[in-house]
Amino acid sequence: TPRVFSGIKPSGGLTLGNYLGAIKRFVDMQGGEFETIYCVADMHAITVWQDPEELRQATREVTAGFLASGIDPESSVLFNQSRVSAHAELGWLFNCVARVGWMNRMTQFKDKAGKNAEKVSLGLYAYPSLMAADILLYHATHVPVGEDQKQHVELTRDIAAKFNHDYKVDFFPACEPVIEGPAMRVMSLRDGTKKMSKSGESDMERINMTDDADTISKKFKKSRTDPEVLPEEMEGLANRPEARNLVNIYAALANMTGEEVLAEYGGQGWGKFKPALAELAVEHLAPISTEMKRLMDDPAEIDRILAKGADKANEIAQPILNKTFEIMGFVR
Ligand code: AQP
Repeated sequence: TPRVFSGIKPSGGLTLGNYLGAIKRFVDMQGGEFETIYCVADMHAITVWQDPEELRQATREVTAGFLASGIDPESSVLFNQSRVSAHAELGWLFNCVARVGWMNRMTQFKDKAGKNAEKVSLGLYAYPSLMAADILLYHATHVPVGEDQKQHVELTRDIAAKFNHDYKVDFFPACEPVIEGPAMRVMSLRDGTKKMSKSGESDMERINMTDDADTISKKFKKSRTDPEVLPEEMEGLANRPEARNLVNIYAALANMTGEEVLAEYGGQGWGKFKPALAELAVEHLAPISTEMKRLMDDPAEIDRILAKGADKANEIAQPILNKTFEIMGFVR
């Protein structure tokens, strides 16, 4: 069976961007033609400083977000990365396959490091190499991600190809990013050119999956827009990033295309659209956040689910790691 792999960093609470760009699609891919493997990428989270107690909390919250959204630990493998040590081991092997020049081209590193590139962790720089290990450790071929992760999945292909070439094997498969739907890039509610992010400065920039109905309504109401009415066609949104973002969010939540949303709302102003969007978001997120809170009341149960998932992940990963060691010439 072909495998899907993806993950989310517990670097804070989940946002609507993580939900629409990732989790909702993880759920859609479950139970179909693929074996689905999803990971709470705690080792990726520490590429920037995480307070230990907050990391523990966020790991459980992200897990609760997966479960509450419909990831079923019986039909998907759900675990936290640090529990399967093969990730770190293969990550190191790939550090010796990947080239510094490749890492230098990663736009996410440039964005995150900013002017401070000398002061960030070495882990932040090597992040894509660990991500390649995450995916290739399961010989996964399909990687559902938001648009921001496309370059990292492409680098994973390069690492697989170089490994196969250097060792004259056909061992690691090519993988492809699965990026689709209107929400592949959910933008900040305050700036339509900036990605909605867990770690964005202001809470008003993002919808958190645990926000209550009033907060969600308030954030959409105060979200930045322009004075114009909605156009009849998507082309009319070309130079209106904030407006386009809200239409895309609506479309993703309603399982519609942007065109369909505009067929309904074209010609209308924000006074009509924003409350409708808020209502739709609340309708979707309220049951999920209620379930997340219920799950979070029993952290021991969450930990048990993660431990069981890690056992299943290990069963797939360990033979692939062992074979990699053998190919590379390690005495075991
Ligand atoms: N705004 C977004 N729109 C669409 N997809 C998004 N994703 C994240 N933000 C958006 C997708 O969610 C998955 C998990 O992301 P991650 O946690 O591994 O890292 P990230 O992309 O760096 O997420 P954040 O929220 O921006 O976290 P911080 O602020 O800590 O860096 C990925 O598939 C991602 O594409």
